[in-house]
Amino acid sequence: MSPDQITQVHPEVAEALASGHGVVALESTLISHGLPTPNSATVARQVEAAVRESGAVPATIAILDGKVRVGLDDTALERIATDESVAKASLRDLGAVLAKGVAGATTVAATSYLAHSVGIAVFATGGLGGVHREARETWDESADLPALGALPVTVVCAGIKSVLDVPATLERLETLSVALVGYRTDAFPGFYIRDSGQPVPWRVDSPAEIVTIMQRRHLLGLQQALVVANPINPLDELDRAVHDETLASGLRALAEVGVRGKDVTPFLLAHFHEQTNGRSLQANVSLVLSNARLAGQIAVAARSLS
Ligand code: PSU
Ligand code: MN
Repeated sequence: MSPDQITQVHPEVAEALASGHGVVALESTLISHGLPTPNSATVARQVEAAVRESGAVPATIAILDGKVRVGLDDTALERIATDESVAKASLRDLGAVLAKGVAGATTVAATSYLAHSVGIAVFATGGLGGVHREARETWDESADLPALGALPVTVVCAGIKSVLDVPATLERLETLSVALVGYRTDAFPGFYIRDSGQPVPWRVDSPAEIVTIMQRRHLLGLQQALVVANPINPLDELDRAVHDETLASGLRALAEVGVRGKDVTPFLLAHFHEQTNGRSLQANVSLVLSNARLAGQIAVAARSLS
């Protein structure tokens, strides 16, 4: 079996890549595990539409029927959004998910790897994984971090999920030499909230500025990711008191139920969606759409690169 046989690039995506048109990779764990099922297919379509609004072609990545799919048709997208048996697939799961022929939704780590392998340079998500708050006891650190330390992709996100230990994650990103810029902000965004209380090392104010940084990094042959941290629209951010209260109860519930490993992040996100009567869902959708739009603008501006 050759690599081509295991990866199926959607014709529209293949054509866009061949002609140097802007392409934006999108992850699928967000659809399958990050958002509640009745909303997720609609949101996934809206995210693709947001990329198109910017003039780029969306390529949602997932694994179906023993193949990596780069760019999903509507049936495939619906399946990832609604099928409860879809596995959360990080980098280490890819081989098994493909071999067993089960459906897999790719995380930031897995999507970055697969996007890079087919030549897609720009990727949009909601919030990165990172160091969990109980990491001193649990050693729970997302596989997103080492993956970003080894893959030269540009990832647009709203910071790291606020359920995590933000300062510890920023330290890890620094150690891994992952480049970090704040988009029109000096503060590192906190996913549901605009300001995590931590600074960003560099601020940028336009997609063109981001593309210039990408180009300089490319010329140097740097192999780490560039993280573009794009704060949530101020109208959609969560009230800080509500956020802190919900997080505290979520962490208590986590300990009580004894959730571990890859279920931790989906559990906490679901807790937020339930406890805030959909306010956190609205925030999550808003920030993903905004990231998709910005990633589209970057991908279009990057066409002149190389
Ligand atoms: N962003 C969201 N919702 C999500 C995720 C990101 O708005 O559900 C997913 C991403 O796929 C990310 C994963 O890679 O959560 C991190 O999971 P873990 O902490 O188990 O590595
Ligand atoms: Mn984990």
